[in-house]
Amino acid sequence: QPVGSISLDSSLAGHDEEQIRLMEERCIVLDREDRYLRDGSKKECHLMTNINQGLLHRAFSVFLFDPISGKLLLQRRALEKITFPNMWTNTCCSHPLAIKGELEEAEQIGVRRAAQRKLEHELGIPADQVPVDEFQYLTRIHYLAPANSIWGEHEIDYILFITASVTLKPNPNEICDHKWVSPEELKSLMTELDPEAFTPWFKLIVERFLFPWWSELLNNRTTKPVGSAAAA
Ligand code: DMA
Ligand code: MN
Repeated sequence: QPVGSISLDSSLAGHDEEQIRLMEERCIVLDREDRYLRDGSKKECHLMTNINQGLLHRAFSVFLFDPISGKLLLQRRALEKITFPNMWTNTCCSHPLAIKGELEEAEQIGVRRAAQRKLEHELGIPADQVPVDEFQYLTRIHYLAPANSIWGEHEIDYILFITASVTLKPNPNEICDHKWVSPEELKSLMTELDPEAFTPWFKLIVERFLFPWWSELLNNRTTKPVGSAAAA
């Protein structure tokens, strides 16, 4: 950015102070093969002007299920969020940061650590309720979605499932509502509400992957006591 152009950048004007501060986080900038190129600010990574030139970064999406009911925890993004405010989405999404522990790629450990960190930050879930080894890595998706004319996403998104009994203390700067849903309840919610009420990546994951994975998880859950440690 040339000297003197800073005052012309109004992308963050009028936004929440804490969310503006978080735009300074260092995200992991990638090539198409999900290989680390460099770090880049969260702001830089989410401006459509940069995304339109191919800038890509690493992210994760957590889907958390209750072990007893099998329900999925949804969150509604706070109005303070700069990208996709007020929308319903999966349990927690964010970015592994370009810091030593979260850059580590073996067994997706960096992404798992970031997921644990953000479950605490957004939902107040203590780290010991969501141990990093308990996340199940499903797949990665590469997607691009504008939020408006200024902001958007262009990510390689690691999808993580976790079944865990958790206590919640939602952070109002991140989340304005949350809800536990069964597959049927999610289906009716998605027909009742406007498609615009859901984030684009959540709709994509729901349409392409969620239900078969979820039924497998529910089946495993009901059959678990047979011949497993749970019966001991
Ligand atoms: C970014 O989520 C990650 C995905 C998969 C869209 P986010 O906008 O909720 O990130 P953060 O919570 O860090 O603002
Ligand atoms: Mn992102």
